[in-house]
Amino acid sequence: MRCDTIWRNARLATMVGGDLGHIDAGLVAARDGIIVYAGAQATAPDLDADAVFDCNDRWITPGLIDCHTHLVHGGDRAREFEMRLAGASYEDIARAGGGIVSTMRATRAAGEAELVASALPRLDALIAEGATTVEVKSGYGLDHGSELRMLRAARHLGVERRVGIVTTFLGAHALPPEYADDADAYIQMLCDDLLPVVAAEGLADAVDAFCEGIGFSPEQTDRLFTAARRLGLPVKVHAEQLSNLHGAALAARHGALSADHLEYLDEADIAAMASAGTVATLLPGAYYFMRETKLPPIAGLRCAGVPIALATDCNPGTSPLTSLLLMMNMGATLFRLTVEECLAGVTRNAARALGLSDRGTLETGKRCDLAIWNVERPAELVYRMGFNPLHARVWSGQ
Ligand code: DI6
Ligand code: FE
Repeated sequence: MRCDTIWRNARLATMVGGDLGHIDAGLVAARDGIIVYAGAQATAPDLDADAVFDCNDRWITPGLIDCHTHLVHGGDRAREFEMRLAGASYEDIARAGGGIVSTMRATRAAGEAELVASALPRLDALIAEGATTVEVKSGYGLDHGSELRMLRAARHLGVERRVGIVTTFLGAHALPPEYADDADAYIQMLCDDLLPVVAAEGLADAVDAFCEGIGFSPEQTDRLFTAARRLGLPVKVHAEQLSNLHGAALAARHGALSADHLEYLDEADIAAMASAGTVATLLPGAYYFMRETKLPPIAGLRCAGVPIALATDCNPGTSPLTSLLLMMNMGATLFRLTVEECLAGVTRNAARALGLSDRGTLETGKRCDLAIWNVERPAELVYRMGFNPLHARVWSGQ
């Protein structure tokens, strides 16, 4: 069989099936960026390759996928962080012009090129640890022009770097000052004016909303999701982060790809997610940074067979985190997820949370996105903190 490249003498974590899908003395072969064989060398077909890499028994996983980030934004919130350390309350910070609105101001003031330039170092940090696909949300523009500019900047990241970029419209992230006392009118503007343009220009692959007391109500979220589905866009939701409004169950009724955060998720929500096939995307970085104490219902999710994804939630306010490796450690250390669950959370299940069936496992026909690691066992990818054992990253077979 003709192929472009072979990676041989490797230990494969194919992530196929419910665990690591471990194969020793394994081989991956690719042609035109697609895997044509992933499995034991002993059962490989005759392969005629232009390039052959000897992996010297290193581990190969699917390229890592960060399925929930706010990577594009203006400014940062370090000053607010200092205020919180000095004991300021959220109200103090909001009164001082902090919070999402301060990031909104910095984002509105930034042009598209500036938004790209400030996001690239954050993206490079993820790529350096083996990320091959990254989801990027809007949600700091909160007006027509700024939301479109954010999404264009996000799309452009995929031009500047060899990485897959998936974009999500999160206009329903916070209420902008112009609509200070009329959230319903803001949602109506999103549904009638902004979302149709986002869909027509192909700027977003999904629609998200922050369903929370300090965000949008279930009714407002439902109106946005109904408009999104009517435009043929899948939905996902930030839900049950600070309270239980049953936003996850609402999203599941819209066939949501994922419901994210989920610290306050209850049994009924879990059942709704399980029946809809909605992925639970857990965000231990935000839990850690906000010093949350309410754990997501991990046992309930496991028992119901809800796939668990993990993501950095990289954002300037509650999760300024650009390390999938550290985030996996948090998933294990804080949420008690197993090594297999953490790795599935940033590969197979992260792909599913983005509605991407062409990646996330090492299987024939999938994208040849690989991460090759200098580790003796996959647990080292979850166990260590602040150490990057990546040997090589392969994106689309290169
Ligand atoms: N939940 C969060 O934790 C972030 N957004 C959301 O819906 C907060 C974003 C920020 O504070 O900038
Ligand atoms: Fe988020």
